[in-house]
Amino acid sequence: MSVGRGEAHDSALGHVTGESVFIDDRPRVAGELEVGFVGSPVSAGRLKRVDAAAALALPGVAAVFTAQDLSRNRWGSIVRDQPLLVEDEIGYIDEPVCVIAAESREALARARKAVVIEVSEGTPVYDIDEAAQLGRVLYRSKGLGRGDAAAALARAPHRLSGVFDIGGQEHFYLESQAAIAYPLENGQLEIHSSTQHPTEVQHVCAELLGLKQHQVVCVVKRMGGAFGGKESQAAPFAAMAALVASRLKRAARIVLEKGEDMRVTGHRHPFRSRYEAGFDDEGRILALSLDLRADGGAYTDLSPSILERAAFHSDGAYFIPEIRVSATACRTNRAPNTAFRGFGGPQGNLIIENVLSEIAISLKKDAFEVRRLNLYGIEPRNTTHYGQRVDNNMLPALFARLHETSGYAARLREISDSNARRTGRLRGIAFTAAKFGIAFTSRFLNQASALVNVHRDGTVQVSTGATEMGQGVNTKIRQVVASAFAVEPELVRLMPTSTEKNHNTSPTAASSGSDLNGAAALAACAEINARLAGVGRDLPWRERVEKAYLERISLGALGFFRTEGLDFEETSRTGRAFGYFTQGAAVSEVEIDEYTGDLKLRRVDLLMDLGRPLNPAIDRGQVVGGFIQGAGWMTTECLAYDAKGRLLSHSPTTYKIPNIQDVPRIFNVDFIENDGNAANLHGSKAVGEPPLLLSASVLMAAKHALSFRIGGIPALRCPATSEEILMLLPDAGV
Ligand code: LUZ
Ligand code: MOS
Repeated sequence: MSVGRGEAHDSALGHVTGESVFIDDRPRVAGELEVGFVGSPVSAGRLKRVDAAAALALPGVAAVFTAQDLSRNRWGSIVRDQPLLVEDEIGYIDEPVCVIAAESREALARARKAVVIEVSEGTPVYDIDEAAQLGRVLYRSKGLGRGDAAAALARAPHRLSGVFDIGGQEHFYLESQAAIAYPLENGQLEIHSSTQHPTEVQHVCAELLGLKQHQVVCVVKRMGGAFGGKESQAAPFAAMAALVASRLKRAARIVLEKGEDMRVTGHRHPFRSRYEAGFDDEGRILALSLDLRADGGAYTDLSPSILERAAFHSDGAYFIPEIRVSATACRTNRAPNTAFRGFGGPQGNLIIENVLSEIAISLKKDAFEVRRLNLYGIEPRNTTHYGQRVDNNMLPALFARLHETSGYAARLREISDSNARRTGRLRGIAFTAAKFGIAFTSRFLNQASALVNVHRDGTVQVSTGATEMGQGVNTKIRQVVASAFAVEPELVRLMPTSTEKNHNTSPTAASSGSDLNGAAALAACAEINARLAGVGRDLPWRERVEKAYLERISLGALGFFRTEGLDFEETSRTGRAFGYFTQGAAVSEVEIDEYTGDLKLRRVDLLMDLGRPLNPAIDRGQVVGGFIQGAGWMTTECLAYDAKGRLLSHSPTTYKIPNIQDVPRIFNVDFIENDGNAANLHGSKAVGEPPLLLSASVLMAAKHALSFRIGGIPALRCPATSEEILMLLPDAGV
């Protein structure tokens, strides 16, 4: 059976040979235009006038479009509050104001410089608290809670409180936002987009151009990375290409330049959170009050769902008897912040891990023991603050095994001794956990369809709503289908995602791509298998298929799946928000150079529960990649802006993502055996986002290291850049 085997990624060969096609690799068709836009020169204020006369007079410039050229200008995944093109109020600097179509990229570049944009400049707001004070709120959650946190805090023998800052993060996908729109007959459009959400691209383009949904098809072959950055934010760029294609009846291509992409699209939400924890002498949390505040940027985008997921994950892996969590997204003059691997979950998780580290430091206890004491366990300590029971709880087993295999106890002693010797190199170690809820928190999104067509030679083409972004969803679905028909995976091909084969699809997001679309494919296979039941049972697969065809039996099926049992209830704010939890634990050890503040990740041990993995090789890649991506966010990835709000860190030279030297020399990744996840496809668990949460161990290890010098709780923010660390060190080292 193919499921469970470490099959190679179905594009592995194509990626290394260069045969794999991304949007800008598509050959140009006759008459194809290059599309770009000109952005606002200021962060706030009003648009006065767009003068495109000089641009239009240049050779090779086909057209300039403004908001007036659209049937409708506002779009948004949750609230339609974002203009495709600024018409009046400016939300952020570089926000698109007009779209240009030109015969070549050179002509496009010249035209962009020739457009004159007049504005009256306003006063921007960039600070989360300032925005909150001004009542600039995009979304305020009804919050989550259990018991009476305020009263329990007042009774607690120990209390600590603080403000914790978490920075944003740039997605840094290799393929920028890109789309090509082809005009077809009768006003129809075929749009090829680098998007996680082809259905939203279809719907946004139709709506803004005054077309019906059946006039627009969106096709996605693959993305060169996405990480959440193409969940909602691919649509506006596809719409710009679609605008040109539909108005000029010529193919239109838009491909953002890297720096432009980094400036114009949103990032992971920065958070500023206030916390107050009450605990006993051992470090057991008795009560917790959390006020989560995020910078949502200028428009709503996915902020409501992201703040909800942050609130759902602010218990981390720990049972907190009395708790109150509030969550607010503030409106600032930044690009609208958006989905990013983990979707608020990593921020929620980091906040509680930070509280636990601070409790351990303040009580002078081993932070691992404090965490183990607070871990979700057996009744009654196994219910979350939203009333969902933590079933199939692998956390105690993960803790026991990783504590052992990582040699945590001995290394902690060694680190304390080493730090006491004052070598100029400060070391720290931290053990953190993750418990990531699998399901879209918007219940309606937990559905998928899959089209399975068996051909007469026994080969199979499968089309689902899932989009391939490198994560291997196509490979996993191939394995699911091959196993269902008991054939070799080579007989199965995953076809490009298209809204004409699978419609009303959900974004490939929330780590759920394989869960939902794989289950839909399995349903389609089951239907075909049922039809085949009476046909040539003992024949080899290919002959059986041919016999079925001659007997006029349908060899194609559209499978459908929806996750059952999700009953989180809006008024009581309790219930089953998630199908199950993917869990894991991590031990990170860091070393800080006390003279430079430079931080090195010396060793990492990860242990995850992925149920029975569909493909352990691909899952290992997801775990390694997710963790390292998170480690970058924890340490070196820093978004810097100038006084005008312009992003300064808009290239790989100024925005530092991890490279191969940042990967720890000792990096052990392992999975725990777990046959008990009946809640998902083949007993597997989703893997895309959960490992990113484990990177909290890196920041907490840095905090642990600094606590040796500071002699109390280091006020370490995230990211712990060298500058940040150096500022916290009381004097230059030894
Ligand atoms: N997208 C979304 C997501 O719309 N809802 C979610 O709950 C979610 N979770 C993770 C990533 N994307
Ligand atoms: Mo995502 S953050 O699952 O697009």
